[in-house]
Amino acid sequence: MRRTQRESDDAMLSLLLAKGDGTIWMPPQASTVAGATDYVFYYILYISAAFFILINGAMFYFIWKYRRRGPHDKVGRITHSTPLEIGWSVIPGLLLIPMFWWGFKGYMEQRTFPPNCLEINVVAAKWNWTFIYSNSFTSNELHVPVDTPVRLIMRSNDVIHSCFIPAFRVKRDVVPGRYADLWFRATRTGRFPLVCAEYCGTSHSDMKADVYVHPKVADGQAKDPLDKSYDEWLKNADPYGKLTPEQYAEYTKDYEAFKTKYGGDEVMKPIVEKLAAPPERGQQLWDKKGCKSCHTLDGTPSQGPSWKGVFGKEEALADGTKAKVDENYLRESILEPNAKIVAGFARGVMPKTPLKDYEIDALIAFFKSLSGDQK
Ligand code: HEC
Ligand SMILES: [Cu+2]
Repeated sequence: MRRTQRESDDAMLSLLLAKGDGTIWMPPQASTVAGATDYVFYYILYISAAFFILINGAMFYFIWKYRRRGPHDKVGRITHSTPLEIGWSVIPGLLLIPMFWWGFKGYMEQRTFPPNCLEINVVAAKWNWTFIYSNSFTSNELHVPVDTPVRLIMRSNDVIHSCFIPAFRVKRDVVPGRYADLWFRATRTGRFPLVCAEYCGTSHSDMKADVYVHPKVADGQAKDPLDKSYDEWLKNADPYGKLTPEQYAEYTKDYEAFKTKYGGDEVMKPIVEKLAAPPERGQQLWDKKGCKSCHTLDGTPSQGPSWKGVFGKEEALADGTKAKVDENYLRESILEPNAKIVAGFARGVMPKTPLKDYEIDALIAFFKSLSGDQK
């Protein structure tokens, strides 16, 4: 299910070019409210276009018709015309009523939540989306079942973001300090883009995610991840969550020995195959948890210091002291970003990201690998 940059660019492109049964104005319709939303949109669009032509056409015609024909051409006296004024008030007034009515109806529909929605928690942060599922599995991809009402309960870690799923025609601002929610019922399976629609800083335009709508199929019938039902996907989504704490400790301590021990076990084999070595897992977290928007791996400083060669070095801190970068330093820097500030970087920029202990272990293993130290 790992998504490549190429694939996610394709998803954006298909949004812009509106492939499939989308139109030049709109992406494909993939939710129950999409049809009605487009209906109002086109109504307003065509009325605006008609009036644009009518008004500008009349203007140019009158400019030409009443042009000054010579030095003795008098300027006409303009008085008012009651039928005209009533006409241009009442006709547009009548045209506005359906706009209001459909807009109001659509709004009420989108703000009235059906009972028994599937609830998914969403955390928006500079600059990524995290989706938290009922079994507390977290992912940067939004997975939902087709034909089921889904409620997103969203919060922001920092500034105002806005969750926008164009194919579903739903959008809602996510304001820090309070929950925002929206609901939708997807009507077709496939992959659709989700983007942030509120300018939230430097990498705002990278703040996008893929929405996967899963079909309703029997367990075990599917070959492709997208053919799987939502339930089956969720059950198998987090191989790490399937390890017991003891197994996890073995995995972290010595990955090769762990693989040899469980690789032949019939139950464990499919799980072991999905696990990455701890440093690799750390790199996945760097990507998934949004660290990559501020930390590079190649030595160039960005918003935050690069992670290359950090482990084991003497870090110069903003208060003039030095600290040795070891496991404890890293753990503290990750959990309490403001405890020690690296010289040359700003306090309060790095967000607190909720991470499990074993994720921090994997990140530390990754830091070590970036310093050429595997142990
Ligand atoms: C919005 C930008 C931002 C994001 C996102 C971010 N950081 Fe940072 N990070 C910083 C800045 C700025 C510093 C330097 C100031 C400080 O020490 O707090 C820093 C410092 C660090 C340090 C200390 C590095 C050193 O050279 O001593 C570690 C470790 C770290 N971050 C880990 C992480 C991890 C892990 C994540 C992802 C879960 C993350 N950061 C996400 C901005 C960010
Ligand atoms: Cu944003």
